[in-house]
Amino acid sequence: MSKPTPVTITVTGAGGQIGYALLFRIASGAMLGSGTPVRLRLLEIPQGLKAAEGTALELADCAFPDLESIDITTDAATGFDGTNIALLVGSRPRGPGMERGDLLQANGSIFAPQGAALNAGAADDVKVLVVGNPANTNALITSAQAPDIPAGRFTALTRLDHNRALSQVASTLQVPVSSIDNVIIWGNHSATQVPDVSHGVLTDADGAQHSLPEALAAALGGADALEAWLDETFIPRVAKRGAEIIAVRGSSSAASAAAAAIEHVHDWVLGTGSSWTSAAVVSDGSYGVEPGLISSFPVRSVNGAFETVQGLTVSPSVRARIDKSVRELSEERDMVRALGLLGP
Ligand code: NAX
Repeated sequence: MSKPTPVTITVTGAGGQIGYALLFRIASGAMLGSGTPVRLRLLEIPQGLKAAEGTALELADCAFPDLESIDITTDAATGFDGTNIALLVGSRPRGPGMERGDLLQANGSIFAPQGAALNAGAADDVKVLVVGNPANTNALITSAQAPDIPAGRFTALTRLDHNRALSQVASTLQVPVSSIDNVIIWGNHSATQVPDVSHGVLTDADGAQHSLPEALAAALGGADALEAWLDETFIPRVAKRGAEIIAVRGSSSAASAAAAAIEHVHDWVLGTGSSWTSAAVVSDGSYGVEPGLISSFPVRSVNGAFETVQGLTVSPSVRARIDKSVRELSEERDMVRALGLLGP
């Protein structure tokens, strides 16, 4: 039997903490399944090069059977040449006194040239996941600079938020995480994100399915208690979990972000089956989200493409939260457009 075709995977920010948690799992086969040969390209800036080189030495020492090659570069054209999957992790963190506009501009100067390099050299089937914050708008900039690549190939990570929501619900109900399906993250990967359990499903130990809101209301003491828990505990806890991790761990989420990135690409390439997950994808206008914005939706992946789950009823309180988060996305879009980052 002939060997499967190798997949070229570019990881930017490979010398950083998410890169360190991500690369070993890609190389081990966790992302694309064992038996698929991977060729890793690590794209860094000069300051991050030594760390990326050290990581590459350790990757070699793992002797992963599916890892065909590792190349390290500081040149975006080389990094993205022929790439099939691009994980854009490297970005500019918010420094002291930096306004949102400064942050968007600093990241624009990273993501705009990377978009142009993807446009020029990536494989025809390239899939792009932006992890570096502000992830949704960085993905928008990258896509705008890559007009020859379909907009649907540019996504941003909200799977970590999705997993955080699953985990919070499961611990509240004291059930396994695997028994919860169909939670949703809507909107921006920011404090305005909208974790939504209203379409969630709980599968009990006997295989019977229950409405998640009903199960939560029963556990919490009724419908009013559920509303209070959603507003005061669940939504803020999920939306601000990144800050909680920083406060406790002393640095930002890394392994959990890497695990979420692995799952995002795994499901995008290999399919979600009948269940759904959350990903920030380009809006086609579904659920009143302005077309063209990259916003988180409930999605399925079918034949290698994300499809937004259609026809869900959105409650007035969730609607108001989505509108607020999408407003933030359109403000960010307007700022980067004014900076000339979305092209002419
Ligand atoms: P680190 O500071 O540890 O690593 C970032 C790496 O990127 C550094 O090695 C740096 O040299 C490199 N880099 C900077 N500019 C680059 C460029 N132009 N090309 C290539 N590499 C470049 O950060 P880390 O903790 O790994 O986080 C990376 C990004 O993920 C941050 O923007 C962070 O905010 C974001 N996150 C996103 C999450 C999400 O769910 N979407 C969650 C986790 C994380 O907060």
